[in-house]
Amino acid sequence: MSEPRVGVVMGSQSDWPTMKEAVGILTELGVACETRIVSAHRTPDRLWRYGGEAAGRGLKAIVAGAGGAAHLPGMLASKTRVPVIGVPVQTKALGGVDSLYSIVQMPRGFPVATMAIGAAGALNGGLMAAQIVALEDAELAARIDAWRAALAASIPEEPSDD
Ligand code: RP5
Repeated sequence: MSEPRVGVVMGSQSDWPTMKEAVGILTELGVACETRIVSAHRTPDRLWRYGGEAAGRGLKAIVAGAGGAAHLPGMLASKTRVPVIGVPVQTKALGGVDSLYSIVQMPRGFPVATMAIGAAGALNGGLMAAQIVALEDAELAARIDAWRAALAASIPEEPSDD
């Protein structure tokens, strides 16, 4: 594939089962993306470098997932103007509400677009990133429109027992 336009980053290998949802939808829509493990606490230098280089490398959006004390999305947002989409990863101890609160309460001036907790949030994060890229890519916009139309068509008008 061509140069990545979206970065999908996560705080730990343990976040991958969640974050692969973002990669799945980006791949389905034909958006080139890269994946990295970048931890705010365990690899802060890697985080600083990734955020510092993101705009210059041509990334249009970053989907960042983390759990617990989920500082990765916010710290990335402090380091780059590339839009950061935060995914709160579900946790065993507090169900992911800890992750959500850690990501959503950013101070004025440094926004993170925060998704729902868990897999649906990760998929929506990938979709949101694709929609950002589609602002300057008409062919991708058409693929997103078709994807949405197919989803709508798959919803039955009436419930059934099957
Ligand atoms: C966070 O701590 C990660 O994003 C992960 O969700 C959580 C637990 O990490 P591991 O202990 O599984 O590596 O930094």
